[in-house]
Amino acid sequence: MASSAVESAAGSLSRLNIDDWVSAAPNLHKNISLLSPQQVELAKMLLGLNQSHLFEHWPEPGISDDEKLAFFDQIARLDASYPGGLPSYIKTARELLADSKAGKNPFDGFTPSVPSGEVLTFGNDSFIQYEDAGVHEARKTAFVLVAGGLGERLGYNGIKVALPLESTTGTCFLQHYIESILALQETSCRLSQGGGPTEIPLVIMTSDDTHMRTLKLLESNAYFGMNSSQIRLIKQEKVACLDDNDAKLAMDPQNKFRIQTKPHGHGDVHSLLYSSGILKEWLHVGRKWVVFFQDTNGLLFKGIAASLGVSATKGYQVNSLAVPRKAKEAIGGITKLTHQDGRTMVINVEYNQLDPLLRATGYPDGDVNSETGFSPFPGNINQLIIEIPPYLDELSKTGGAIKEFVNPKYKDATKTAFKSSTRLECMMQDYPKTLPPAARVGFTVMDTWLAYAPVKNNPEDAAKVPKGNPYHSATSGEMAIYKVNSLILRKAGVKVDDPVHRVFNGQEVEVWPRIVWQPKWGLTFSDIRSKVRGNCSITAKSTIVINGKSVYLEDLALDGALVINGTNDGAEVKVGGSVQNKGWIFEDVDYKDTSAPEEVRIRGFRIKKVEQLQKP
Ligand code: UGB
Repeated sequence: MASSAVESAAGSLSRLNIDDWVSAAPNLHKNISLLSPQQVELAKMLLGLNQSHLFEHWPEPGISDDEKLAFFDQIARLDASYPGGLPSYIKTARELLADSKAGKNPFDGFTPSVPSGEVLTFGNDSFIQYEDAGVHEARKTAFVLVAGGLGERLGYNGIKVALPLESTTGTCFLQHYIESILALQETSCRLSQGGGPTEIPLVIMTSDDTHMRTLKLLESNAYFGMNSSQIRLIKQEKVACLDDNDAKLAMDPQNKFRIQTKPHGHGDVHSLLYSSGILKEWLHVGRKWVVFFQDTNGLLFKGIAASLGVSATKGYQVNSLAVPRKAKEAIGGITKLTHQDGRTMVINVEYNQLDPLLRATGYPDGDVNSETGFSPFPGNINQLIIEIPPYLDELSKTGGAIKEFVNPKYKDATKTAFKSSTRLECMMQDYPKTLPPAARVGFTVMDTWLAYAPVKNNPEDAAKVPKGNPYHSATSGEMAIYKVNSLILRKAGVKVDDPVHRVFNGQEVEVWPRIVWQPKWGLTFSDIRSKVRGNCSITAKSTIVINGKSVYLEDLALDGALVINGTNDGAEVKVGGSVQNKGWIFEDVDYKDTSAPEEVRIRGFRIKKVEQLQKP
């Protein structure tokens, strides 16, 4: 350290009570000459916040000095990236931890009831009308993917958006999302008259855990066909982890000169869209809607056009997409909350809060299924459609701040120690909490088979879910793709055989024919129906892969594997007649077989291509 810096550090130090320094943090005190005046201020702040444990292991000056300075760099970043700095973070944490310890109900004063919303039935007239309306709106839309999560529950080491959505083609989630947006853009721009945006932008919120790998995935695949300028990455900062109810900052288990950090939650997306100026830009060019979505729902785009149509037709400022929910299923419930003072709001109540809230407000059995076999509260799938002008108005007032919560896992009933460190979090679906009661907040319910099959749970946890509840694993996520495509083709008039049952990684699943198509082949039901002609049939053992746009199935009888490649010039390709071969089969792979790649092991099978026909 330069001598003048040492002198100013010493100057700062001289304003402190030396006895306090020595008694609170003797090892820090020994190292004081290493620190700049700013770092001394940060050190004082930490001691004032009762964080002296961070210095207990600090060695004598001359040992690990670079690490000590790096520690203060990190403290400076954590302090700067949180509104109000670390003092504010720790103050809020102490308050929320005290509430959690006391078992305080965050919904005190509110009574839950079942809200009303739009319930869609796939393929009927109203669904088709909503889809048409949605396709027209699509080019005034922007998509926001929240992809900063660690995927701890899945136990996968890569980024989740790089996982194959199904192993028949190996298409990864990110590619599928981008191709779906491009298909929507192409159809919407073709149908819409007049000026306005001609590209649908995609923003991806990343975190330190996912940022570089997401960028690399995009760059090494030429942005999956999208213009690189159409995609923007915004990175959320992590927040400090906490070790106890006094909000003691947690040390990184790998590095004792670092604070352990974790993502702050998907709620950060609102402040980032606001502070980056992106929302203003969108409003300026006449965009009307933002669709928020999560990283691993392969069915996402099956219901997006219709849901956008619902938003536009009903004038919803906020439209939460939902599915029927099994009681205690680990997805939030959309709930109407009425306060004693008359305030009401329609909001997601997270799965760990719904049961206690119901029990505390006159439902002694808590979160249970009704006679329909489902919870009366629709399940939030965290796909939100928000109308931009009122959204920007609201964020101009709040800056995008979302109410935080803490969810410590206690070691025992005394609630004095945690099993592992915790942190403050915020959720994107909590945005409507600050809206006035007059805001038009609605929701759209679709069948689960159509709209929701996330990949969240590792095989062992998935195999343990209560019977009848969804696995939400890589296995069930892939099977859901085959099921949805089979049911859509059935509705379009194709005779598709019933599924067979198989067990992979301890999970019993329905295996439908492996039917997959590129989004540009068919994004809406009307589009798909127009591409199926005559009497077509597909047997249970079959696989069909449709690449290209202008492919028509005409009197096709498939019993085996068929790969169809459309032409680049858009010329019609008609495929029909009888196709019979040995097809593609599943080979079991044990989850514990470490010789197989992780993305194969977590689904419990690989596909062996025995025989197929390729057309043309
Ligand atoms: N995510 C971020 O981008 N940043 C973060 O800091 C954290 C997550 P999870 P979660 O679909 O069944 C949500 O972990 O939070 C991204 C809803 O809250 O998969 O447990 C992350 O990358 C819940 O109401 O889910 O639960 C991922 O894309 C219900 O809808 C997304 O946020 C549930 O999802 C969700 O993160 C569900």
